[in-house]
Amino acid sequence: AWLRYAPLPCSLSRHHSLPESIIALNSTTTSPVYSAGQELHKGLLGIFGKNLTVSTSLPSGKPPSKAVVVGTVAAFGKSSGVGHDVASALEPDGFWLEVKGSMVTIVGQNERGALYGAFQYLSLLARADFSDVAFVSNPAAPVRWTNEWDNLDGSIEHQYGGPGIWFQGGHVVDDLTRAGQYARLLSSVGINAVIVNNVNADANILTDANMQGLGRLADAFRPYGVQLGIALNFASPQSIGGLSTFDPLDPGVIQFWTDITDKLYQHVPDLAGYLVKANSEGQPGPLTYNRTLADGANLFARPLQAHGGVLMFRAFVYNNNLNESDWKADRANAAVQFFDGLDGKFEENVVVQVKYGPIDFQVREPTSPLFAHLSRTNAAIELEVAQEYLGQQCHLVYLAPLWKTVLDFDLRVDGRPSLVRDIVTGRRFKRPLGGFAGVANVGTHPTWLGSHLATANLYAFGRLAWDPSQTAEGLLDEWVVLTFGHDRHLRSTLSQMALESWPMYENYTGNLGIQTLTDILYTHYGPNPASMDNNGWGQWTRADAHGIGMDRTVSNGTGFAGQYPPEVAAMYESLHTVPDELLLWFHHVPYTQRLRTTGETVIQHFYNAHYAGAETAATFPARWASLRGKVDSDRYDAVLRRLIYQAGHAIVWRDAINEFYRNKSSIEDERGRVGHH
Ligand code: GCW
Repeated sequence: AWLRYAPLPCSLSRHHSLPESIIALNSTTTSPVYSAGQELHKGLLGIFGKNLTVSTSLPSGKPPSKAVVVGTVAAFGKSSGVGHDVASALEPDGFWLEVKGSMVTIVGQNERGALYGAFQYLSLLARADFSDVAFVSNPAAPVRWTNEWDNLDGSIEHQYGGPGIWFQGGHVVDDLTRAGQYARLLSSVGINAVIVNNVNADANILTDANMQGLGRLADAFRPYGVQLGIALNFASPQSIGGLSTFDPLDPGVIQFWTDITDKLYQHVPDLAGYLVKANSEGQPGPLTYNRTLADGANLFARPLQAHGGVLMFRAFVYNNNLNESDWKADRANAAVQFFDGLDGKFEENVVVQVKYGPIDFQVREPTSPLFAHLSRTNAAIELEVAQEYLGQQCHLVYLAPLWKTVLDFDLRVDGRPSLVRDIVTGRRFKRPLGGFAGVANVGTHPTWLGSHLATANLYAFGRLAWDPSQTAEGLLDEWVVLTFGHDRHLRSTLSQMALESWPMYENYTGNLGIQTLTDILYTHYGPNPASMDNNGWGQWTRADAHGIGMDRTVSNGTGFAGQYPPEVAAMYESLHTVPDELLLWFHHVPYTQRLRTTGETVIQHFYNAHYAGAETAATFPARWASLRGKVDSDRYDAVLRRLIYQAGHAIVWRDAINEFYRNKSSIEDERGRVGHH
């Protein structure tokens, strides 16, 4: 992926001074600072061919010169000392990086921070940035976790990069080398924990053998400062605990979870915490016993408190047997309705984990309004690195621009600036916890995710979790250089393609906020607009012969628009102010409704967008082919094959969607293409 430490081209590597030795102020081989020393060695060797010695203490007598010294504030404090202003500016996991010619100082607030600082220094070098710098970098939020939907048999729910790397046949595998390498990759972008099993959780994760296996897995992650967490099945007290109930207020159930938690911490002393999906898509939960979702979350949060663990509780709770003949039925309303009245009722170590949009990782969704309703509850945003509805790694879709539309969205809570990113980092409502969860679904494929280009999304996820104010463009350029090299033409070509990819995918799939229009019943892949209606799942379009779209207005529809704070609600409520890209999310309109920005009708926009999207996809193979010789042949060929496939599949999408709506609406394409190609 991006940790290649490839040799710099000569033109970029001349005329600068580099450290002559490495000092990592901790010799314990399982410590992140030790890993930092190893990483600096590997990086300087790879990029510059410099084979430096790594020592673990400062030379006595004079201060070191021409060295890179990495350690924690505490370790530095004992010897040379770190300026008070630096030490006090550092937050947990943060670091100070100072480059002064060939003298480099990296100070972590903790061990993990020191490792992050080392990765940051190596990233600068790999990008040929040799400037003198001196800065503090703190993470925006404490929760920067991936979720992996691994089943215990080794399969993954939404597996696009091969089977999982840590479970097989019901147990944790013996050889955890690759798990350690994954932790290294994650820590290089600041990710600090991994939920290792599927949120549709198997209670057998809690057997004695699996607790031991989890202990070994945590050992493999620990040198990189990555903590392990697990997803739990709410009914475990009944299914494996021999109890007759899983009622969260039952004393036996409370005792069960307290015992389980204490036992887990014996195996994994630094367990990050739990993730729970309750009362969603058939999963058991507290509602079975007429208890609230807060009762359900607090059940796990309390025993975790004694150990410093965090309980991530998913907001993805909805009824999947909705009746479409009810004009006011709306799955999008579910999260706010289910969490209504619960703000402030959660324990302090609970974080409510909210998918970015109110439905389910679609190509375009408005921000989940739930973020505006949790001012006395910690919140995290859930993003999906795995491209479930977005081409499943067979299509190039760079997701950071999509995520940024949500992170940078201003919910105007109480009429004040309330960016989603400031809510989930805890700033807006002064919450102690919060952050980012990214569903990654790493697998055994050599690219980790199933395609070389898809790793841009994992990179961007980690970097945005560290600092969500960064731009999608800036992060992309970093990733391109680290992953493929410095060549100017390569840099601009690949960046341009990646930046066009999400709008292009939206063009040839579902437009104007109608959702992806993919098959929602089985595969979540390929066009199937018919599957979007007449089902209980509630991902509807309400397309008929006359019109299309969900009326989510307060005045005439499901009322969803009214879940937003007043300024935002008013914008979505009115056809005069709703942004075109969400027109059909909020309004049911005739196919002849004109768009505010272009004046096209809705149906003509569908036709035009699908042609435009497929045309852009058709340019990708040749644009990539112009990079021949600038990328090694393995990656060149693998990417080219995918892009050729994508260009073809974009035509399949174009024609399937256009034909479907031509049939529905009986309105011809003004330009005579649809049905006549
Ligand atoms: O969209 C659905 C996915 C399920 C997933 C669920 C969720 C893990 O298709 O596979 O279950 O979302 O996020 O819980």
